[in-house]
Amino acid sequence: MSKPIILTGIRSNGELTLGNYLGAMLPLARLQARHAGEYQVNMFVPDLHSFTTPIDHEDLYANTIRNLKMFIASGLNTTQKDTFIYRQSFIPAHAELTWILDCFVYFGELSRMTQFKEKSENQETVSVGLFNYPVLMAADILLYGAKYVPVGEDQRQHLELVRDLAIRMNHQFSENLFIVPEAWDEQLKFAGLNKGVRIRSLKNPDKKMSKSISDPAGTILLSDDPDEAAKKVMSATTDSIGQINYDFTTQPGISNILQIISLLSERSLDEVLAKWQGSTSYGDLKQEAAGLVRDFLIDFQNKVSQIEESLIDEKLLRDEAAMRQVAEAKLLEVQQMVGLRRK
Ligand code: AQP
Repeated sequence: MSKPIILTGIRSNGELTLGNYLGAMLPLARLQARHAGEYQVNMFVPDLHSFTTPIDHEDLYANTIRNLKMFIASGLNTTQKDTFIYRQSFIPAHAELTWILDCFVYFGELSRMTQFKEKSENQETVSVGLFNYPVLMAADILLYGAKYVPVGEDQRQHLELVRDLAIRMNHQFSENLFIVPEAWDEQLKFAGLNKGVRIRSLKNPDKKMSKSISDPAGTILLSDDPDEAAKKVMSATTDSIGQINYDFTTQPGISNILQIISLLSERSLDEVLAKWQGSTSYGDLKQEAAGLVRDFLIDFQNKVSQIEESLIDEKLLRDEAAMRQVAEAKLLEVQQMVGLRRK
């Protein structure tokens, strides 16, 4: 029997951030290490998703390869059997299945997506691609029958839509058509988390750290100079309460820093709070976080520099050929179900 699948991806629409690392890359690497041999790991770059909002297209191809390097630097072992890396646009079934799924998703459902609302707010023009983003994401997941999809909290609503869509189509066509990915709580349990990870901007801690919003002082890029990144942490926005507590409603800046310390130092939040809760030394707290960020970036960037691009190219070629077959087989099944092909 084939192994259950863990699948994740990160768009190449900008430079990756500490939020991407802590919310998606590190969890995937940890899951892979924890379940070596039991699961298949699909790590792909959703390059077609990368221009739902405007980007510099000159950078797209290079960004895709650089992101793959960063995934490997974050601990993803690409030499492990049953680990596949691929680019979405190299497997045409993603785009073809999207069209079919489009006809089973409702306009109202997509209109309710928070990410669509946030990203389209105050924009002069909004692409249909931005609206349709979750359906392409559904195709990414359903083509391979992924059970676990480690993503940050911001993707929760999209994942729930994927489940609704899979259940709806299974009900209409065949209960075996799609493997329905696990519900959010099960995803968290599997990743060993109590709640979803959402790293905030250091300057605007009410907002998530993002790679597409220009917020240089609030964003730690994985390519940032380590000393400059430490300075950003030292000047992070906090509050005037004067006492350290973990509460994102009243102290989002401080809570964000506590969360970063916990994730980077691999200590539980309780352990971190045991040291800091009630303390009045915001400066010392920042100092600890700044040191961790600096050391992490030095190590991470060193790893990135050692990864040979030619090995990535070879692996992509092999894995994309293998995944194309899997995706085409599922697409054919769907085409048969909806009447496009003879059963
Ligand atoms: N701040 C964050 N905290 C935790 N997780 C995060 N992720 C992104 N930002 C944070 C997770 O990283 C993955 C990125 O996937 P994506 O690039 O395909 O989509 P996204 O959610 O739109 O990511 P970004 O980086 O925030 O990009 P922009 O700024 O372009 O929107 C996902 O697993 C996401 O949860």
